Amino acid sequence: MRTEEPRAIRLKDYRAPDYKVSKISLDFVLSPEATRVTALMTVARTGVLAPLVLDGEHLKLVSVALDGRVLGTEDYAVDAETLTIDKVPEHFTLEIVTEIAPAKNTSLEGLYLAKGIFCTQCEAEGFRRITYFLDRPDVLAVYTTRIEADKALCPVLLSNGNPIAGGELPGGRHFAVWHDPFPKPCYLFALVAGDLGVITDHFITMSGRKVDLRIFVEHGNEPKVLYAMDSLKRAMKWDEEKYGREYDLDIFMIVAVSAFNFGAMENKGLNIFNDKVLLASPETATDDDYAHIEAVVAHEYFHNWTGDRITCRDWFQLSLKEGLTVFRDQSFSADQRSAGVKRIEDVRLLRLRQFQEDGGPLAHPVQPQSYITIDNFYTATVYEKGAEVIRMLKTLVGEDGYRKATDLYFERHDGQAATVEDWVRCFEDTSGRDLSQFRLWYVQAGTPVIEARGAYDPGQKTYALTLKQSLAPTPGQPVKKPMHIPVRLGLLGKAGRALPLTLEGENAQGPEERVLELTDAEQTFTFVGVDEAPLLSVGRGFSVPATFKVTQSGWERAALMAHDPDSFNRWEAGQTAARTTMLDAISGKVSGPDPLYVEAVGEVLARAKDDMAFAANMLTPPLESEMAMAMTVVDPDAIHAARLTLIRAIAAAHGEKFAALYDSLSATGTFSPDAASAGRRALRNACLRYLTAADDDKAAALAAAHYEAATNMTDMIAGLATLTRMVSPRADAAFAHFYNRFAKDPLVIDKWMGLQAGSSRPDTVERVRTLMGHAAFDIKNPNRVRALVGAFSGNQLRFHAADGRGYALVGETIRTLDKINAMVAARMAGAFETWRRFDDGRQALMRHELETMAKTPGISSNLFEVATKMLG
Ligand code: 0A1
Ligand code: ZN
Repeated sequence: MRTEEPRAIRLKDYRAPDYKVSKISLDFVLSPEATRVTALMTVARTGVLAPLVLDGEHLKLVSVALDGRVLGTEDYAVDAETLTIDKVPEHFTLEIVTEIAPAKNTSLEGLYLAKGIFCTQCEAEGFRRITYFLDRPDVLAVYTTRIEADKALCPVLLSNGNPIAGGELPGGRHFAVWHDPFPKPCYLFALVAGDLGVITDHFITMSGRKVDLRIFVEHGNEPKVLYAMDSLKRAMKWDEEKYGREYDLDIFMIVAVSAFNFGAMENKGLNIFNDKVLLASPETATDDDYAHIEAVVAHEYFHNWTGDRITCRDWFQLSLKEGLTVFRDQSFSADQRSAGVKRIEDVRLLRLRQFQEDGGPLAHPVQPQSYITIDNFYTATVYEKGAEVIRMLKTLVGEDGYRKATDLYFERHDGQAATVEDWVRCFEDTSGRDLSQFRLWYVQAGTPVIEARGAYDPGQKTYALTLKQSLAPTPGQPVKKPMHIPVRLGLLGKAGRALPLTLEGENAQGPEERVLELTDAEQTFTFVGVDEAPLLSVGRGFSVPATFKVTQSGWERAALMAHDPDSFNRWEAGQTAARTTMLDAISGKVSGPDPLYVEAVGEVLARAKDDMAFAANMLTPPLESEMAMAMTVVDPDAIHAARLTLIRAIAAAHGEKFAALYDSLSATGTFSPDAASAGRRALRNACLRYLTAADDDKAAALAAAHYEAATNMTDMIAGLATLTRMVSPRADAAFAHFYNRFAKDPLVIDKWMGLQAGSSRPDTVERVRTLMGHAAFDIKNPNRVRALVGAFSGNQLRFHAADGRGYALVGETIRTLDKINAMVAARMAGAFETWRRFDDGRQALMRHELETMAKTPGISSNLFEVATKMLG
């Protein structure tokens, strides 16, 4: 908890550490209430004479010994955050004994107990809750870890690296010793101990080494990790092929835990996962869960090189490992599944989360310049926009150029704590290009707007394309410079014919797609030999995380929906058309949905079976929250109504086609989570949305039948999600049935809670309140909180109910949670990020919640930082 005004940490104040720790031996004697940690470190001074200041929080200090001599309390000073020793020699050993209480640790940072399992989370600054140390990523040490515990309670004892010793001890106790030969920062340290089941497998690396693979889970869950194991092996192979990266230890382990603040953690050789992103079976996991598990398993594995072997110099470099690793996991998933569909999903998420962030009070650059609590910077900007920046680098230097740059990066910086600057320099050195302007992507916050205007001259047969970029001010950055922007585009002629893109002055005929580089505020590119008035397809594949403004008619959009060779832009044209017609309805410009769009959806249905996952995306109009981003003053009720009207109009126009498609796609054979089978289910469930559009009893009957006939979780959830819109005994019956069937599986009950919290029913807020009192709800477990209250705060219609009861519920929960788990509370407060975009009444209500948070005595610095930034 905060005792004084929190202090901001700034990138410009970075200084190399005064001391280095080259080796550390840790000895844990585990017990829930009093775990004893003995840390023996080999320390060397690196610079001028300076006191040794170690980080440490929530620790009971037992003893300190320097070069074997126990220090008296006059030899050092301890406060709530540090241990300082004024005089130390140039080289010395330091032995520190501390005591901690994992059972009382609800913050889930440092060492904590989750359902009887001891486990650690040290990123970003959790290691200081285990012992006093130089808790910063540029201090790299070799770790040896001895763990001692009761054998019956903790038969499994794990840490980083390779196991080197173990054995029995008197009194039913035992121990294990692990050694990790790779120097690492303390945020990558991990320990797990408990009674766990295990699945084992192995992988032969490209140089022929055998690596043992082990996934540890609660007993009984072993069959649910087979998919994760399979994903892991595919990820290991992929990283060898695409990046030349081979795994480096003899053993790679993953552990699933039930209480975890984020998704998963890349501790060297011992990844720790939130069980939500690891456990799957056809009965309990949806297709989205499977895809997510594959992505997160790959993400954490890829960190072994981008994060562990090459780590970050300081936390301002977070995107160096996160943006890059997200880009790597996105590329992996694209290769395993459909690249086009993956791109659509990634962009949808980017816009929803990152564009939102970039346009609001919490906007910050990919490389933030200051922070109060680094935990608050594990954001969509650092992760997802960071990944987009790397994708743009790849677009600029090409496939081969990218491989050359990453090869150099691994060769040059292996074993180092590197910077974003080091990374960009590798691209410059291998490509010979000057990327100084490109670096602005790391330091300027905000989403650029690119206006595209084309002028066709039929006499000259030229097409002049003017691109104009602008970037709105963001907090602390009133004035911006033009960025270096790769714009992928094509021109379409009649019936979708791709026209060659030859720029003025070029001799040979150009290709059918190319990447223009926009570097000025405004630039005109003139194409020659354009023999008909073209249709512009710009920003293909979403080549830049920007918003394009293009003036297009309904006809042009329909033509792009049907003919653009770029699947992303086909989808984009459909989304724009749907959004435009909904906005027109909201503003009263039109009385009904655009018939051109409704007709174009018919075309989508006719070709749906060519690529079913893609068609499912085409059939999903922008979500209510996506619509909100397009409005100056968000009106949640009007958005909800407009979306319903659009869906009903499409359903009325194409009812028979939907029914025929739905019937033809019924499940056959045994379940497989592969992309094609998932796409088929997604398309069928998209049809269900339209077939139940009336929300009447016939619709409820169809949804209930869909639910009852379901043989996998994806279809069950689709049926239930339909029923959540309805107040009907059929809905009650299905929800009761679902609960009884899965009462023992918390991850599935999370879905049950989440669907109710996301319901458009008017009584949703009361139902959420009631569910918070349900035996399955536990405010100490982040998954439960996110599933219920998190899902509710994402329910635009009901969270933003004009009476303010939704705001009060979420505000109250955040304040309670802040005392238990400040990190999760601060993240949840992001629900209020958009408060200034609503009408005065709602603004006042949300502001009140934020002010109440900021004024709460003893508020954590995590929540203080986000609440005050949001208030602005
Ligand atoms: N490095 C992890 C993210 C992570 C960060 C902090 C955590 O606990 C406070 C946990 C995980 C990743 O990118 O996967
Ligand atoms: Zn990561």
